[in-house]
Amino acid sequence: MADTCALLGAPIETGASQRGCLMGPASLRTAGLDEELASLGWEVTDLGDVTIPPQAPMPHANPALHHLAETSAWIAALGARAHEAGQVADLPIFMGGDHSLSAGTVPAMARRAQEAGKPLFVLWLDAHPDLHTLHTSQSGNLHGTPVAYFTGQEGFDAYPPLVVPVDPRNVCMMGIRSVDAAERTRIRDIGIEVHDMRSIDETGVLAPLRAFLARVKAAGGMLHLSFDVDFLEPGIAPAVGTTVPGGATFREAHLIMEELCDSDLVTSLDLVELNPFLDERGKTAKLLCDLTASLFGRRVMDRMTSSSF
Ligand code: B3U
Ligand code: MN
Ligand code: MN
Repeated sequence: MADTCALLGAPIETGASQRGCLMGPASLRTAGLDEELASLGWEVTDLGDVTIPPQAPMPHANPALHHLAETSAWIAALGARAHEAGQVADLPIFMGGDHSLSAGTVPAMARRAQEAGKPLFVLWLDAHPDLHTLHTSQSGNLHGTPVAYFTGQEGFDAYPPLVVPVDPRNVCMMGIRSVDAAERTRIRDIGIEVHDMRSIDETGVLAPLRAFLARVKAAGGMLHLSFDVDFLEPGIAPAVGTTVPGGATFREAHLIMEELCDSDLVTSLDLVELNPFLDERGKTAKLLCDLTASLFGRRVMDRMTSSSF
């Protein structure tokens, strides 16, 4: 069982359509993430927040793109810091920040896995597949691009060079319910495993999750979990700029985290898209802390939660 974890703040919001994600790491700290994990027996180190210097604008053939220079600089800075975090801790936690940060953290974890002689697998919990290239994004919001980038698709000349790509067949997505046309084509072309909400309604979350975990285990892989707040039903997690109805319930989300904990396969974690400006009295930040606690070993039966105990 892994027992050291590190928190690294990635206060990036340039990939999103609205401001506020830069407060995500502070909100997770305020919600007590480090104390929670420490109480579960983990040795927790807070590595602070990554920062970048001001950037000159970077023009691009796609006029919709915004904040390209800043986001690219964040990706480069995060790639280096995330790799360091992966050296000092069994399980680094990258606190976002919008989802473009995964274009830095996932390649860093792929490098770490390669150094350990293992393949990296990615579990992507999100309403969106985030599979745009810089040329197909119509919104221009770069949080819609990390999966296309880290699986080595073309069209990312303006991002830092990708050192170790992730095999798209090692990526499993759950919770998907908002897909653009270019992304739909790409999912089919590159062979990503996608469980949309319809398939989850049909099978529940456990069957596809267990099948994926069995694949990771059989390959001797490391597993990166990328958790986008909009994976969840907006009513329980309002603090996100891209809410999509019909998300995972409180119970499905905890069950996934508990199952992942039992598998003992997760070796790194992104917590992304938390926008505290949109939260209701810290509700979403607290839920994210609780879900992370389930991933790190908290069990209902371990806690005195009822007067009947
Ligand atoms: N695919 C859309 C919507 C989106 C993607 N990721 C988020 N939203 N969070 C886009 O803007 O690329
Ligand atoms: Mn996302
Ligand atoms: Mn999303």
